[in-house]
Amino acid sequence: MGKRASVSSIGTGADDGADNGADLRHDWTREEIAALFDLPFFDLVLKAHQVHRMHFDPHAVEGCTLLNIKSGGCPEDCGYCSQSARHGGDAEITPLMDIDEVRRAARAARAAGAKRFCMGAAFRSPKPAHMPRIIAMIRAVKEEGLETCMTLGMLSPEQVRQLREAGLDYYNHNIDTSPEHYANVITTRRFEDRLQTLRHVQDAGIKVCCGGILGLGETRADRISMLRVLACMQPHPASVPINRLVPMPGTPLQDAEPVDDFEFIRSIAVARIVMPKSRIRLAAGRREMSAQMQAWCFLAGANSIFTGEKLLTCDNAGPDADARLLEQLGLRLEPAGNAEQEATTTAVRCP
Ligand code: SAM
Ligand code: DTB
Ligand code: SF4
Repeated sequence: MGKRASVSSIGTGADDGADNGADLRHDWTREEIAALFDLPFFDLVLKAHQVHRMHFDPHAVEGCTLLNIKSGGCPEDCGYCSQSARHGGDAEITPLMDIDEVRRAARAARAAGAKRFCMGAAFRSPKPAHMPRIIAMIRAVKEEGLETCMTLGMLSPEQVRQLREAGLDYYNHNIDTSPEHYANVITTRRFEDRLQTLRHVQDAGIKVCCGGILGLGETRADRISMLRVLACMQPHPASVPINRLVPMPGTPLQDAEPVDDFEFIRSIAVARIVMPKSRIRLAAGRREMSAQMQAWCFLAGANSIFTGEKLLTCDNAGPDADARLLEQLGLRLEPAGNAEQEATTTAVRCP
């Protein structure tokens, strides 16, 4: 077990940016992470919740709203994704969205309580001709008072520089699964390609949002390996979305065996323990979860969600269900413009 991750007292305040004794580690071994997974369920969840309270306000949840700024027709073959042109997913194919439409969506998201606005495009990587409009989108969303995040696929150092100059706050680029399982899910790019884009992003000083998906036919060893790659990044990703596969008709993974609820909660708890200061986002798949399941995930250390009616192509839990759930649990969405402690930027180092 990770000795230095253990904590003995429960605090109640938000992190003040100090280390508070729970030093961040970037040298997690598979054995240590496996030992966390093997803890009795309640011991694991309690430990994760204690770590959570050392660094975050336990009643606050970050709300991020997604907008699909370019849907469908993607040349990549990600086995989970309805937007790949390579399998018969039924996602709509649209061109890159107009700036005014993005601005309207951002304004509505802010009015509905979002703190961050995440723009996703079904690209392998953006073309040079896309960049001016993408830059204008970042500026428009910032003018609406929201944090900005984009997920556009692979980026060159020059594209990263342009995004940075436009003021982009976060870049989402998921490793999705373990290095060992990766080629069973995606063949059109390598795990290393993902790490390279992440390095460019971090080198430029844009905060990294990087996580994965559970339910891709991976084993526990793969989940351990995926979390180890994330936890050995230096610094840890500022945001770690943990998606539960939303099985999309027509994709190779449409009939994948769903990941067990307890295993999913364990994974959230382990993510919280090994990346104590990162936002752990209970990402895709919430709509298919009961209120109780989501509550366990929050208890285990999740403190960020996607808010709004839609994810990229599929429905999200939705504002009414979320308002009810947060009220039932005594949680609240963090206001926009709330500065938070994040990891600092240095090069990504991976095992
Ligand atoms: N095309 C870009 C890329 O793949 O980097 C950005 C958009 S892509 C849809 C963003 C992330 O959404 C993927 O890396 C994956 O983790 C997640 N995702 C996509 N389809 C999903 C699904 N059906 N269920 C859960 N997560 C999914
Ligand atoms: C992330 O980790 N999850 C989001 C966001 N980053 C871009 C995407 C979830 C997509 C769910 C399936 C869909 O809507 O097509
Ligand atoms: Fe394309 Fe991203 Fe979907 Fe993969 S996950 S097919 S890169 S849109």
